[in-house]
Amino acid sequence: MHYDIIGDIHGHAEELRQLLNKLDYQRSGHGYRHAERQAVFVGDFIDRGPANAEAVQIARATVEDGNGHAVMGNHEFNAIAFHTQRPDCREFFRCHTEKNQRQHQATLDQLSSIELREATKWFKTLPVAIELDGIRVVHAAWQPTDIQTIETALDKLGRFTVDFLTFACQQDSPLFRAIENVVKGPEIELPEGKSFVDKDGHERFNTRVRWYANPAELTLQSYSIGAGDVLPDEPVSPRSSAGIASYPASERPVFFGHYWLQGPPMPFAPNVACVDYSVAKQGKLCAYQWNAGDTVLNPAQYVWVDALN
Ligand SMILES: [Mn+2]
Repeated sequence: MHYDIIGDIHGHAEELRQLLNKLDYQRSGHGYRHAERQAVFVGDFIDRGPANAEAVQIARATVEDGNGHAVMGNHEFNAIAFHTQRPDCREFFRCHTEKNQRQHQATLDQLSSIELREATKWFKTLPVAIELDGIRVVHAAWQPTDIQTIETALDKLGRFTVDFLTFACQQDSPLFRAIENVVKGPEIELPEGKSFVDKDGHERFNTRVRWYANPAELTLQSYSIGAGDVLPDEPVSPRSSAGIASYPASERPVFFGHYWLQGPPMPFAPNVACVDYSVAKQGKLCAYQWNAGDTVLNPAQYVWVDALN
């Protein structure tokens, strides 16, 4: 099979329709289909954009009709936790703080309560990582041990059940760490006294990293993603990057979203490609057209549409 791996949509359904058209998909029921190819969604269907209900509807129908695949993004995981009440108190697994509420507001405003319930039900069915013939897909980072930890817990405790969430939302439990790493991406602590301001204006003392790379070959600045250019060109402390699995050059291609990239789409490495080019920040909704058997990724295989607003 050939696959078109599609980046974070974040409620930008119109750009999704345009992108699928550009990729030669045809409307089919509520979703889309292609005679020779399948769509693969990297997650983060919701939050921020103007058409969250339609974004979920298109992705879901495409997957459920057998014309595509999807993995869970951090926004779907957060939505499940936001809408599931803890058994021991009135709190939700993701607290309804102003910040968490704001992050989810577009979805809350645009989906009816039935749509929200249905969407959350679908999110719970999504795998956190998939292997298709010839490729791997995950929302943020391919971390084999962590993926195994999550899958074992899902089998044992049920898919995103109250029992699962009880462990998953317990700060620094192994399951919490595993979900952070796979769905939100591994981060390292900045050296004492260093911080930067992220795209949402929050001061951060950690940075997301190029988990697929070997930190011994990079500096703190070149290992980090999304921290601008404020970090020092000093070695990455082995202690801070311990436990992060790099991605060997001999492995099949891996695709993911999550990283809010800007500029011309470009694989990170011959077998590593991010497809999130920030449609929700005036960037592009992007896909990588992968053909069966391709082992070396090529920037010419990226296809995109520009954000509409
Ligand atoms: Mn994300």
